[in-house]
Amino acid sequence: KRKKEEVAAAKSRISLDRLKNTAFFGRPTYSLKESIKNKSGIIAEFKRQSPSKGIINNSVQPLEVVSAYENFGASGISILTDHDFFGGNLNDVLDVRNEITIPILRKDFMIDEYQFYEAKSIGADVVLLIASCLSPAQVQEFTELAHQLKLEVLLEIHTEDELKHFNSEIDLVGINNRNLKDFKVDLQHSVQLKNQLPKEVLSVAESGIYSLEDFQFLKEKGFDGFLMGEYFMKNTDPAKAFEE
Ligand code: IGP
Repeated sequence: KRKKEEVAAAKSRISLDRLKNTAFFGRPTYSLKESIKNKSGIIAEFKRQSPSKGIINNSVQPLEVVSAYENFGASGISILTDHDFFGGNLNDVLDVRNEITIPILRKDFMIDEYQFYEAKSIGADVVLLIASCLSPAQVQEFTELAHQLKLEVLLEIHTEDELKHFNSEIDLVGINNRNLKDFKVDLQHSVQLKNQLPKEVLSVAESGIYSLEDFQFLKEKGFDGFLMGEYFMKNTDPAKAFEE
């Protein structure tokens, strides 16, 4: 609901035509699929706050954090652009785009075509589609639009039922270890769900990866990517955590 109002407000502020004329709109994007295969597989997230944890880190700037993530070998960066729940904004992506050369995932609740043009115009390379917010048909339509814009798609699922949102055009499937309703984290549940996906699909384990053991466990179970936020962000120096 609130997201709809936010998107409507953005639309009236900046027209689609203006988005299409921004400097970043026509840029060639980086591939997260390739970067996951060639580097650590870690997608390191910039996140100031969250509904489940409150303020995580409010004293660091996106640029210093994501540059450090890149230096320590991250395959990609995830940046929350949702304002109401996560305290992010579009400038967090804009400000860092030209300073790093790894793909950026625009992390938000995507519910409207306009947001895909917006993602391209701020310099994102990948967008998140959350199955629980969309119908399978919407996932398909948004995937086509994203691909027209040369953006890759990460589909996020959490339940067996949401496997029906998958289609073969999707670039990467993220399995959220965290239940967004009660915020409980269950790595075993994700492994079990991953085993029901086609073998050739690149899979990303998301959330609640709080230790090297968690990471290694998921890697052994065959996950290709690892989306990690809090573990890095709760450090005053998020990059230090990465180094370990
Ligand atoms: C990162 P964590 O537990 O490492 O901070 O989680 C990321 O997976 C999480 O922020 C996330 C998320 C989302 C946030 C996963 N899916 C959907 C907002 C919306």
